[in-house]
Amino acid sequence: MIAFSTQDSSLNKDIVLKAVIYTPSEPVVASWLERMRALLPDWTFNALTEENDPETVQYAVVWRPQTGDIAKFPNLKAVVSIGAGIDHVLADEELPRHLPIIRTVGADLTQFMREYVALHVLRHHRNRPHQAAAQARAEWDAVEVPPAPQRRVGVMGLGNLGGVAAQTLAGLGFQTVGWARSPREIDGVTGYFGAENFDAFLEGTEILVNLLPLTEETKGVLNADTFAKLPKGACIINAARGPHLVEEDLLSTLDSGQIAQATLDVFNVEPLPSDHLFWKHPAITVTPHIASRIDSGTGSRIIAANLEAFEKTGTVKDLADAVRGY
Ligand code: NDP
Ligand code: OXD
Repeated sequence: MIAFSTQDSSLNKDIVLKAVIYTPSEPVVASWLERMRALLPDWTFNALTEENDPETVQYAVVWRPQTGDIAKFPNLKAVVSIGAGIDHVLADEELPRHLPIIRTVGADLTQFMREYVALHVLRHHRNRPHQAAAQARAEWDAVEVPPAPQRRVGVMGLGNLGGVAAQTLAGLGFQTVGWARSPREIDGVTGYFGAENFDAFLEGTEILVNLLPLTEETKGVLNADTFAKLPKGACIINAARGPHLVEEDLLSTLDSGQIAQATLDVFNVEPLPSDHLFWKHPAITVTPHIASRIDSGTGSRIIAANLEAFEKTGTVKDLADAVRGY
């Protein structure tokens, strides 16, 4: 957990940075503090856990804040999400709703995500889990799969991450379709837009990748109804947020064979509890929220640039829309 603030209120640049990163360990906090202080030497950064004068703190930089963490600073100008998603900020019921929320996105984040999506789509496409099981039985099982142009893959969410993922899959030769709210053109990708075109997007999609933000509209979108609209034996990859998936619906559709395989990077509870059924399920691949990530090296540079820009101009290009939820 990290957080930062100033002792010298005349600077008018006080920051509080609190981040419960993937492992909320003291060394992670210390590393962020060190990097932010080096990048913006005129600003003062303190850990949330340190003693801060709430009146002087002007920015909160957070990952999964606790309820009330942000509201305790009455003079904030903006909240920075250490990550692309802002659902973890909006989940704070005491969050002052007028505050601008700045996302943290960058080239590393999109690169890591395109690698993850390519890796797992290709694993499902080439039926790697089946081959691994055959090897464990010392069986020579040369299962046939179609070439990529005969396989339809679909990406839900065509934003910063989904757009690049869809482009990558099209580049690999897949019949690629994408779904978003508003029309967007991506070379090689057939777009479907709005709730009214969701069924048409799903029809024939054999590998479904979720890269939607978590909002009231998208929560639970990976459910039995959605799965029933995919061809039998489809695979799903959830690299967005745990609550997009209705867990019991996945388990029942894996049992029925409607869904053949799932790769899950995100969960309702993280870390995934050690007794959770997903860990040992033969048709589920679990990864520990590592599809993509921002480390303190890259992340601190992006955040420093955004803080400076926001302080100067009152806006940045990565401003989220809190009403829309992403
Ligand atoms: P963006 O905000 O850039 O893009 C979101 C996309 O989803 C847009 O295309 C948007 O449509 C679409 N969308 C939103 N709501 C709906 C809806 N109701 N129906 C159809 N389409 C919708 O987000 P990013 O690409 O940057 O990130 C997506 C998510 O990925 C993050 O919110 C986060 O949860 C997750 N993530 C996961 C990581 C991991 O390691 N597992 C790492 C980083 C992020 P439109 O274009 O029309 O607005
Ligand atoms: C993010 C994430 O939202 O890492 O950036 O999940």
